[in-house]
Amino acid sequence: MVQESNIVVCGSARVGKSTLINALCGKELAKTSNSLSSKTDQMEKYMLNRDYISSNEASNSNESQYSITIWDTPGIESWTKEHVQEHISRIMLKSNPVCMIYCASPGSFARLDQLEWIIESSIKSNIYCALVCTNKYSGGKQSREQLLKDFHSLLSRYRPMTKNENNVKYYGDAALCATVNSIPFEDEDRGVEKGVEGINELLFGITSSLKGDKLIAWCHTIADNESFWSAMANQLAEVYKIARPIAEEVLQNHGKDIAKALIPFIIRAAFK
Ligand SMILES: Nc1nc2c(ncn2[C@@H]2O[C@H](COP(=O)(O)OP(=O)(O)O)[C@@H](O)[C@H]2O)c(=O)[nH]1
Ligand SMILES: [Mg+2]
Repeated sequence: MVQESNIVVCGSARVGKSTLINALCGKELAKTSNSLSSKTDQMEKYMLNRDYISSNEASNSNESQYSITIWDTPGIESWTKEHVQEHISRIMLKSNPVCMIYCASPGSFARLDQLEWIIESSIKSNIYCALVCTNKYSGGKQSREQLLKDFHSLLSRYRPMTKNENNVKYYGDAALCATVNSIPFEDEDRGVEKGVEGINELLFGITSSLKGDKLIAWCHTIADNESFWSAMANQLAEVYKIARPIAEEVLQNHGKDIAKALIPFIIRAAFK
């Protein structure tokens, strides 16, 4: 049986959507652009096909195929109600994604009323919302803080903040917001050099917030991101109550395949 799931990534043009998609999948799926004039007009789809055995003790043969589609939406340019509703909500509501990832970089333009509409319709449809401040060093600290304030005030209209951990704010099982630098950042003029930041924390936040089938689809989406699975294995083991000896065995013996070894434990826990 093929299980099909969707992830939607949206936001203004050139804020770092495609770069974030690559950072979360742990491979170069999406084309990114460094030219100011270039933008994607067409909706891009990236498909990930997986054959994973979910190793459920209750059944001997439940090898499932997962097909995950990541929708890289064209950058919202006009932010009119028509445009937003046409380009984003349509695929969001139609595809009923596991997660809607909204990206904005510090100082980038967005209409908060339209963003609110996106958030409201997602939360009402039970679609998990991740609001991400992307390319965090591309603007000043002030504009980054303003963006995070906007995210917080929008999300807290729908759910109270339930946790603020490792620079990720959680809003129950409905949403989170986070800040990332998806690839190394360098600005010679300002003498700034920064490494990748916040990706593991964002992925951990989404992983630990999703449940059931959505969690499974999400795990398959990020299964190739070796650095996430190895860096966060201990925290994941804690959240999903994987016994310490098992977690240690996975860490020591599975090298590149930590995801494959851990995901079945997470899946089992997800349905408890
Ligand atoms: N250093 C750094 N550059 C980024 C980051 N995100 C995006 N960029 C750069 O910003 C430009 C636009 O990114 P892209 O992902 O194509 O934006 P999109 O139009 O929203 O998909 C590219 O040159 C990227 O390399 C980031 O987190 N850190
Ligand atoms: Mg793009």
